[in-house]
Amino acid sequence: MVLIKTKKEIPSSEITPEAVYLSRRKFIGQSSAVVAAGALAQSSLALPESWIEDQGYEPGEDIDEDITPEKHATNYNNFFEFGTDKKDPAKHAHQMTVDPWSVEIKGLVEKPGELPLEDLLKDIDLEERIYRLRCVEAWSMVIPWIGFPVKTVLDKVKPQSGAKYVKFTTLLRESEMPGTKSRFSSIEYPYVEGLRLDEANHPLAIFAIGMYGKVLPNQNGAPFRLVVPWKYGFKSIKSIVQIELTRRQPRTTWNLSAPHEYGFYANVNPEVDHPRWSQATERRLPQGLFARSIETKMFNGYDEVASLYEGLNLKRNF
Ligand SMILES: Nc1nc2c(c(=O)[nH]1)N[C@H]1C(S)=C(S)[C@@H](COP(=O)(O)O)O[C@H]1N2
Ligand SMILES: [Mo]
Repeated sequence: MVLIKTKKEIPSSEITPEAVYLSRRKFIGQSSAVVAAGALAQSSLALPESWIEDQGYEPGEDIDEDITPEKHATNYNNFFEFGTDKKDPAKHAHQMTVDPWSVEIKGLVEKPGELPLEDLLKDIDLEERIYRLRCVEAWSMVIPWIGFPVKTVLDKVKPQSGAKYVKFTTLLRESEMPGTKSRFSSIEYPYVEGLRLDEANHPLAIFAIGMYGKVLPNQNGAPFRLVVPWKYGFKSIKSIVQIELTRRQPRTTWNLSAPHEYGFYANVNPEVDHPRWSQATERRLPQGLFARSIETKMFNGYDEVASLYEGLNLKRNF
């Protein structure tokens, strides 16, 4: 795979971030300046602001849908560690220290250990993926992520033959996360999610470190998060500090909190309603004067994952 250097052409002070992003994408698409994967810039920062630009990335395939404006994707968030209001993460997540950052790899792997983020990212080729994000609350966005397949990390750490699931855990640091201190919280912390190993190895499952051509803002799960586009958004766990390979299906946060409402699989499925609302349609954000309601697609439109679930009753395994 080749990497293409990104380049800023227009002073960002003159235009909106959205326009910067779109013009940069256009530039990338037309560029013939192909460079080999460069060595990581020497820096004391785990992920400096300029990291993605320095590194370059393979531009994503366009999809036939409008990308959600960046300001909506970064100001309407679910990140309960910072509060339950959609505006809370953008308001409070700057308090989270994301540097230095390391990820503990444990469980049924040949190479367990505590990996500084810069080591985890060493020799990794970045790609852009423009994905629909469908929240279980029946709204959706289209987000251009920058990251790499989960499989590239799993291949590095080498799951043992007994490993059947991957468990992911979010940072828990009460002093920096006002939402985790509430005694009335509907969920327990740290936030935990999981995938079957074959789901995690599917090429559509990625770890994201950036969006809109830049490193992730804290409210979107900096510095390192999961994105699984065919599942409800709550599976796409943010700010990951631990990855564990397990034999048994891990207990996951929303499933523990309300097992009849949130299953382990959580595949987007218009035919299986949430007990309290329909999942047949979704509101595509941002919402203007008139709500734009669209039909929800099986697996969020990512039919290529269907073979993972052959023979599985998707009504029972919701
Ligand atoms: N640690 C953690 N990860 C999380 C959540 C959360 O509350 N805590 N919310 C999830 C939900 S419900 C959704 S819809 C997505 C939202 O991601 P976004 O804010 O980047 O759009 O993050 C998911 N990951
Ligand atoms: Mo969600």
